[in-house]
Amino acid sequence: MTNSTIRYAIVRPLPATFTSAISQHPPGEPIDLGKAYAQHKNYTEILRVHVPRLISLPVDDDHPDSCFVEDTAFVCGNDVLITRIGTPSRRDESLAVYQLMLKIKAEIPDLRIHNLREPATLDGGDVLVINKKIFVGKSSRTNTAAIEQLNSIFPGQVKEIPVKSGLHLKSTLSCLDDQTLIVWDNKAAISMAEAIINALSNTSAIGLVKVPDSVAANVLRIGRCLMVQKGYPKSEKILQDLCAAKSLELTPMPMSELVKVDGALTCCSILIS
Ligand code: CIR
Repeated sequence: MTNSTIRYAIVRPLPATFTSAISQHPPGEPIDLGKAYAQHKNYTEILRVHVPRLISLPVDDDHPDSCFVEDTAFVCGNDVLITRIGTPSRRDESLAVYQLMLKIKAEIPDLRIHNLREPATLDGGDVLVINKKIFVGKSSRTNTAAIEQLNSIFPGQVKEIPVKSGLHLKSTLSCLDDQTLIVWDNKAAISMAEAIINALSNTSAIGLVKVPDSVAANVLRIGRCLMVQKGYPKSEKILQDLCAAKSLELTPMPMSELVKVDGALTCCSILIS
């Protein structure tokens, strides 16, 4: 998805309980909640500039990770898949997103909404859609049952990628456009990216751009804007040069407080074309 024709962006505000969000590696320094609010607000405002309709779900203080809305659903063309999040304590985050999708369907009648069923578990961070192919990371959050159900909903479109580094598939790689993957310069991450490139080799040629910082490999493209993580100068220089070559505008985003609990740029929104 090039994200050049995004019509809707869905976000969910940072909850007051955010300092209790799940972390794979408890942060060295505690989360600065005020800074986290400012960073998330900045992210939301940038989306507002670039997307015709920004929808902010009601804040959900019962779920400290609820701002990571990407994990609740993914979109492929006119299909929306509501996930069953891998961590049981997060699972109910999807309910509000399902209700919202029903409302959006009233505006986009072609939208088809699907739900995963038990025992499937899947986090949206494990899903990369590129050229109508759905790459699904099999991870500690996303299981075989989810991949089987996706295969019957999207026949011929799904390819499983074992996640060998990072929390999710998109923790260490992401899509700049339909021809370009950004990947962390690390053996395990590169092998995941190569599996994606090989699966697409019959239909499209995909270039691989390596960056030295894992966090910086998750970028968010909307129209001419490329959001990248601020604070990783070597990776930023590589992405800046890429933007110059593709006439894109690089937008460095300070997200340090969200990164402390494994948040990335893609994980704070759901985009609908
Ligand atoms: C979690 O562990 O579930 C959250 N603290 C982070 C989720 C990040 N989600 C994403 O990148 N899609």
